[in-house]
Amino acid sequence: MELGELTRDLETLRDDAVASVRAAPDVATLEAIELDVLGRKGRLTLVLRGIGALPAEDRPKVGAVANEVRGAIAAALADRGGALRGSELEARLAAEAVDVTTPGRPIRRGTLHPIVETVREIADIFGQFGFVTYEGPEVEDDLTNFQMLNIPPDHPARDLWDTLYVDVEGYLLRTHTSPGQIRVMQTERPPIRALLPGRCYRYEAIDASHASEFFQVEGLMVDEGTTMGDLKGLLDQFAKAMYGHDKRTRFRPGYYPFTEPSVAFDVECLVCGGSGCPACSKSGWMTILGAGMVHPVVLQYGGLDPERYQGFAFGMGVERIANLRHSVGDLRLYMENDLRFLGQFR
Ligand code: 2NL
Repeated sequence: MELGELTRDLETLRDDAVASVRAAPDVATLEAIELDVLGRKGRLTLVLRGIGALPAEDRPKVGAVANEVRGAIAAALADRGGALRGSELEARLAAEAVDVTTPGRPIRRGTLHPIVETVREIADIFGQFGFVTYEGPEVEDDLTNFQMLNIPPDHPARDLWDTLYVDVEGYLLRTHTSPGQIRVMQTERPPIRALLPGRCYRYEAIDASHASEFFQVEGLMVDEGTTMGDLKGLLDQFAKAMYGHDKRTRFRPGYYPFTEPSVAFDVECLVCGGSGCPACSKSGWMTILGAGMVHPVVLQYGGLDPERYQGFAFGMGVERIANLRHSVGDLRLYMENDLRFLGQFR
């Protein structure tokens, strides 16, 4: 091996390597070329093995050529590598781009149960008249659920409520929220304006309009000089706020043991407007609640002197109010929690 030949080999290696670097289609190919040419067992190392056979004075010259060759190849690698890495990054960014204009996946939101929604609407309206919402226990004692409401044991009035008893003597599931009102009278001083929503229980043969549990909202007002006129004006305003200010209302005589006098309160039929249709049994009216002046005996049980205080009370079935609002025909639907039903109230 002599100097000229070795120099030519190095220059051929340089030209080959630079040419293949420039032609490399991707970074992976480039890395393979780098290993093949400049690696520890690469072609440059192989050529330089020939240095040992040269005369000592020629060796530095070959060293200078080898450095130039290595530098030229490294520069070509860096140059091509920069270009390839740039376009590969660009291609990847384009391929993985997020399209910010794509519509999002909708999140299904929950809704209030139609009974809860109806209770809240009723409470909002009476809240504007100064009524404060209270709650009472669902397991009551016989005294508060019946006797204090002027319904004595073994009295025929008891037959109005088919009661579910618990297996503790003297206790039952409340048949109305009225016992909660007794508790309000016993703990608050007049003027009292109380609203009492809650679940109630009855021993019923189940059908589209009877369930063993249902919701009731009761109202109670007690003050000095409270009259039937106050009751009539309040309920008329309630019906107008709930069903529309053009709606006509009427009061009819009714009976409850705990009020005297007692009334039924009707609003003109929401379906036919009063001309008569199947929804109102051709009467033109729909009964939405019962009410009356609190019986003096009940005021006394509440710890209030009936000579000084008078009061009125009213009660409504929430499922019935919700049925009228949403044209639902069967109150059992409110308890089944079938999402196909509940999803319609959004
Ligand atoms: C109805 C009728 C009514 C009452 C509830 C009441 C409560 C007390 C004293 C007097 Cl503490 N009365 N509540 C009065 C009249 C009617 O409810 O049909 N509810 C579904």
